[in-house]
Amino acid sequence: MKIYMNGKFIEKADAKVSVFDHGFLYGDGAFEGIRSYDGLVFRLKEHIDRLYETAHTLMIDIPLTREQMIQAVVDTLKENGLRDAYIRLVITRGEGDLGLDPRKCIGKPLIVIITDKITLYSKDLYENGMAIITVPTVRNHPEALNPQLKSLNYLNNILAKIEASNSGFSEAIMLDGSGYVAECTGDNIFIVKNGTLSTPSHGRLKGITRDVVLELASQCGLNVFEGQITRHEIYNCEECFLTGTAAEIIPVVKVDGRVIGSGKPGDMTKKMLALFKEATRTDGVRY
Ligand code: PXG
Repeated sequence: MKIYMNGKFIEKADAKVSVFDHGFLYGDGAFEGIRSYDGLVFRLKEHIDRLYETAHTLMIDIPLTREQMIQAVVDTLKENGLRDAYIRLVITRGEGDLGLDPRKCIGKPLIVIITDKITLYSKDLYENGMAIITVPTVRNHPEALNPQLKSLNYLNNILAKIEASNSGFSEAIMLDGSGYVAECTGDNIFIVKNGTLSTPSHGRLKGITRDVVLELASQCGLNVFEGQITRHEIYNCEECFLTGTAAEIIPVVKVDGRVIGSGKPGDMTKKMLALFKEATRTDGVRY
């Protein structure tokens, strides 16, 4: 496996980062998780735009244009001969000293692209749905660390994940500081009721898969609601599902012990998954 590091392809065993890198010392950086399907990088431009927006807010000046970054992703996939892949793009502020001050990072930011085979969730989860719980750790306050930033500091989500797995669950709902549903640790959340598809409008990552689902729903004539959602609405919806690059669309059939709808993956969820699969065949950058 070859890793892209600042313009060079390095063997996995030799792809090392300095202990003075601010990504290592402080989680000072940004990342993206992207997928390719049969030689098509799904919504690559949107992922790159989100990466550059995170970097802009963090005041990390990525030394490549967006077009060059797209090319670097494609080149890494070709170098590794991968047609169906998970792509992890990581940017750090680069090497500094043992202080927080970003001005001490005088070299260039570090750009790493790792491409690997995708590990899929089990078929059983897609066919029968998953049970999830709400965890005590709330999602970061937008004025502390905005959940829209896909920063390298993912401890908020990791703490929530630990709480979920301590209770025997693989995914968890995180509420925002006001008690409204924000998202899951690595996925956005949707509910369906009376022909309306609803998802939280704030306090969550603006997922690429989320955006695709919202577009598909509008095309299908479904009403779409983006706003504040409570757990009560989740417990009493007809269908619930999660979206993310890795998981795609995964049905949820139980939340905090409450059975959702019929207790089986719903028709709208199945329809969205079929339409999403269709989109992954046409929508992206071909290589
Ligand atoms: N919310 C959060 C907090 C995420 O990290 C999503 C939603 C879904 O966004 P996309 O753009 O993928 O539709 C994510 C992204 C993992 C893992 O290993 C998952 C994500 C990121 C990093 C790692 O499960 N999901």
